[in-house]
Parts: sequence; structure tokens; C-alpha cells
Amino acid sequence: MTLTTTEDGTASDLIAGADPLRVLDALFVNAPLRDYALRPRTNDYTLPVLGMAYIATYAQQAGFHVGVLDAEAHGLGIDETTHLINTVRPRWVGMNLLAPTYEMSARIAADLDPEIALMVGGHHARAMPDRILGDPRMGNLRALVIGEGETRVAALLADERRRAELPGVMWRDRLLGTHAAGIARDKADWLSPDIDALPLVNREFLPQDPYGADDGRTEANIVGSRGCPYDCGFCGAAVSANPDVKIRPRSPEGIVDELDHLHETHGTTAYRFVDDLFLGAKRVIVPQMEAFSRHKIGDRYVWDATGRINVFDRLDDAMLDTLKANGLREVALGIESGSDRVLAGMDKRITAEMTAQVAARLLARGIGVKGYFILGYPGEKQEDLDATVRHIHNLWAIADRHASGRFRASVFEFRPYPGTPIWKTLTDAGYEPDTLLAYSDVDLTADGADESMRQRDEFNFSVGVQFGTVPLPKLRATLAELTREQHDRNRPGVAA
Ligand code: B12
Ligand code: SF4
Repeated sequence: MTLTTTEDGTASDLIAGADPLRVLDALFVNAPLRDYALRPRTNDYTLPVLGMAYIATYAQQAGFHVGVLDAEAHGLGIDETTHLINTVRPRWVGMNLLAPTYEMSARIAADLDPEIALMVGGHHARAMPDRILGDPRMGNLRALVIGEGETRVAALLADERRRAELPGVMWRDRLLGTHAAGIARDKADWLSPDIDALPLVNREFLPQDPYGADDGRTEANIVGSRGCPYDCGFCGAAVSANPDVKIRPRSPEGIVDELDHLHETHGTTAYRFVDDLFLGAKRVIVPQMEAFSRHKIGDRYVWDATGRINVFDRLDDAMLDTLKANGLREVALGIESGSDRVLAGMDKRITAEMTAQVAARLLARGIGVKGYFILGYPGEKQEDLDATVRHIHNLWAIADRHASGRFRASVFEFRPYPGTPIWKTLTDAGYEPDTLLAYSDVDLTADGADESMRQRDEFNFSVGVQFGTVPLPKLRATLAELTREQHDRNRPGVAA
């Protein structure tokens, strides 16, 4: 069976990085966030599935023939995705389970050809392994892999029986119906591969990355570190939700090599670090900036990165100048709320005032700030929501005083993820997991008519529970208002 045999002949266009004439050892499938056959995708850009591309690259180097199907990026429906997989008939299908897309993944899994072996990984697999192994739709599931998959996936592709000796790998015992795991001999290398020794991501697995940005630059997304030492209550990357992850930055020289490699092969001059937290500790930032200065990165490229407000608060002005000189274009910061009470409840270790000061220092240097906000966190009251709205207006006003820097607000409705600190608080308080897992999309685009909401439609979903005291319709009206205002403030052609 070869890749070109689907009825509509599109498999080879949709499956990235594979030779259409050869049988696949594994197809890595990123499920769509919703069934796009029911309501088409309105957003035309999504970040690449770098984690899957890392695994695919590693497996390819180990000699396997693999491909990536990003059903989210292609806006595919569930039936279309399943049909495509069954037609191509890879030996294995690998899926990245995220809590809000789990239902979509399970629906795809349920209709897989029984000959195709399934392996799963990702945040939701780590958070709820027993629930997944017990799901009758997961009949083809041969391996559930907790954490970073590269080395263990390659071992499983070589020989499924190796699951019994790999750490963090589980499966369903068909006779007992319980979860089974083998006896792992050694752990560290399998669970936390040496990220400097991993091959650079083969971009053929990511058809939309590098991509042509609106400003004419060719831009690529990259990973500079793994893990986060903080424990923000709502976050799937929180340290307490990821006990198996060893927090580690890549070597500064290795990162520079990847930037230069992408420039040489794809002509990129702009980069975005999508890590949980790239600029997350002074001891990481200092050597990284020394390497960037040595290689004159700022003369050649610009880059965006995630950062943390309390860390920036402790950096002196000279370091902020160095970051700017080295090409830092925009920092993405978890600002979350304008209420110090809510921030304390989230364990953010920041205050609204600290955020305003940090934003002012960055914007004054021409470094843009993208702020993420959460509306409707458990315990949030109307006065907290009002404080968040005021906070965003204040940050816009600060940016207006510094014409060189731009502030963008990205606002979300709170939804709980299993494994996170707030998940435990909520379930301890009596919320049923089934209620908290009932994610569904909310159409704030007015059936596609509202352009400002269309650009971020993929982020509008909810479990439909009011966790604070503000009623959900009011919360969503505030979200839509802030998003619209941000949209109006954007320079033409730049997404919020
Ligand atoms: C970039 C990113 C995206 C990208 C790409 C997502 C993707 N599917 O890869 C986009 C923008 C599309 C995205 C969308 C969403 N995301 Co997102 N995203 C991230 C972010 C910031 C970085 C991910 C990344 O590239 N990490 C670096 C790579 C190396 O790690 P990785 O992806 O985890 O992959 C490793 C392992 O997980 C594992 N693995 C991954 N896939 C597989 C597959 C198999 C078979 C195996 C065995 C192992 C395995 O091995 C990989 C390599 O070591 C994370 C933050 C984080 N902590 O990961 C959030 C995060 C993963 N996203 C999250 C969520 C909720 C979403 C959305 C559901 C919500 C939304 N709309 O806002 C959608 C899902 C749509 C979809 N199906 O893709 C949550 C997940 C929480 C949870 N418990 O489920 C996170 C943790 C954010 C957070 N802080 O809470 N996201
Ligand atoms: S929100 Fe950011 S800082 Fe907090 S735990 Fe998540 S990745 Fe880390």
C-alpha cells in the first residue's frame, strides 16, 4: 500500500515528510481541535507540531519511514482524517493527546483499521493514563508513552515487545482489562534525552514552517529548552504536572547553529521560541546572550520568545539593552490577570504593578510585549475582572507612550486541564472529571462574520462551567470586546 492511493489522491499533499511510494512505519497524527467537517476552520495559520516533528526526525534517523499528518493545520474533519489513515495503512499511528482534543483523537482511534497499531503520548496521556487505557475506543492502543517520546518511539518501532523494558510505557492488559507496564532497567536516557544530541528538526515534517510572514521575512518556530520550573495553577507545563520532565535548556551554541542552519537552508531571518519558558532564568539568559553577541545574531536576525515577568523584573537595564541588541523583537508573557488576589491564587509570583513596570521597560527599548490573559479563573469576581480590563487598557496606554514598542493582549476563557494544580483543587471541591473534560468549541465569530474573532477561533472553547462569580455570557462579552479592541489596534495584517 502506498501513500498515493486515497480516493481523492490528496494523501501525499497532506502527509508531510514521507515518500508517497513507500509503506510507512509510522504516521504521526495531530488531531483537529474540533470536527472541521461540521464547521470549517476559519484561521489559516497554526503553530507547527514541533514535538511530533522531533519524534519523526529521530525515527527517520534511526532508519524508519515516517510521516506527519497535522489534521489541525489542514482543518480536516474526523472521518476524513480516519479515512486517510486507513487508506495509507501505516504500521503504526502515533497520536499526541491534549486534553481538549482527546475526544477527537479517540473518535479517530475508534475507527482505525484493526491492523494498525496505535501509540499515544502528549500531556493528556501523562495526566490520565488509566482513563485512556480503559477507553473502549482505544482498542488498537499498544503503547502509551509518558513524556518525551523520541528514543522510546524509535525503540517501539523497532520491536513492540520492547515496551516491557522501557520506562514510562504502559499498555492495556487484554485479559485483566487493567493497565500494564514492564520493568524498566534504566530510566534517565529514555525519559529525558540529551536535547543537544538530538538531530535538528527535519522541517520536511512541518510543511507550514518556516513560513513567509506578513512583514516579508521568512520565519521559523524553534524549541530552545524543555520544561518549566514554575507551578502556575492552570498550566499543563507546570512543574508539578510534569514530574518526569528534567528541566533543561539547549546549549547556546546549539541554538545558534539551528538559527544559522535554518537561514542557510530556508533563508529565515526571524525565529520564535515556542518553549514553555525560554527566557525563564538569569542563569540561562546570560550564557545565551553571550553566545548571541559573539555570533552577532542581532545584526542578522530578529526573534520572539516566552519569558517571565518576575525574571525580567530582576534583570538590570543593561541586560534588557543586550536582549534588544541581540534581536529580541517580542516577549510573550503570562500576565493572566490585573487582580493581585487572583494572581496569588494562581501562584504566578507576580503583581499587576510588577507587570506594568516590566512592560514599560521593555516597550521603552522597542521590545514588543504579547500578554496572555485568563478570564474566569476559579474564584474570580466581577471586581477582579474589572481590574484585568483596566490592566489591559493601562498596558495599551503605556505602549502608546513608547511608539517603538507594541503591546498585544491575547485573552482566553479559563478551562481546566487534568494534572494541573487547579484540577486537583476543583476535583477536591467536588467537580466531576467528566464535567471538567467536556470541552466544546464556542463560536464567537458570529458564523465567521466577525473578523477579529475569526483569527483566533481555534482558541474559543470552553467546558461551559462558571468557575468564578461572573456569569459566562458576561465573561465572553468581555473577552470579545477586548479581542475586538486589540484587533482594531493591530497594524494591518498582523494577527492578534
Ligand atoms: C506549540 C504549542 C501548540 C501548537 C502545536 C501543538 C501540537 N499539537 O504540537 C498549537 C498552536 C497548534 C497548539 C494548539 C493547542 N494547544 Co498547545 N502548546 C504548544 C506549546 C506552547 C509547545 C509545544 C511544543 O512544541 N513543545 C516542545 C515539544 C518538544 O514538546 P511536546 O510537543 O510536548 O512533544 C513531546 C512530548 O509531548 C511527546 N509527544 C508529543 N507527541 C507525541 C506523540 C506520540 C505518539 C508520543 C509517544 C509522544 C509524543 O514527545 C515529544 C518530544 O519529546 C505547549 C506548551 C508545552 N508545555 O508543551 C502547549 C500545550 C501543549 N498546548 C496545550 C493546549 C491545551 C492546546 C490546545 C488544545 C488548546 C488551544 N487551542 O489553545 C490546542 C490543540 C490543537 C492541536 N491539536 O494541536 C496545552 C496542553 C494541556 C493539556 N493538558 O492537554 C499546553 C501544555 C499549554 C499549557 N501550558 O497548558 N499548541
Ligand atoms: S504558565 Fe508559564 S511559567 Fe507558569 S508553569 Fe506554565 S510555562 Fe511555566
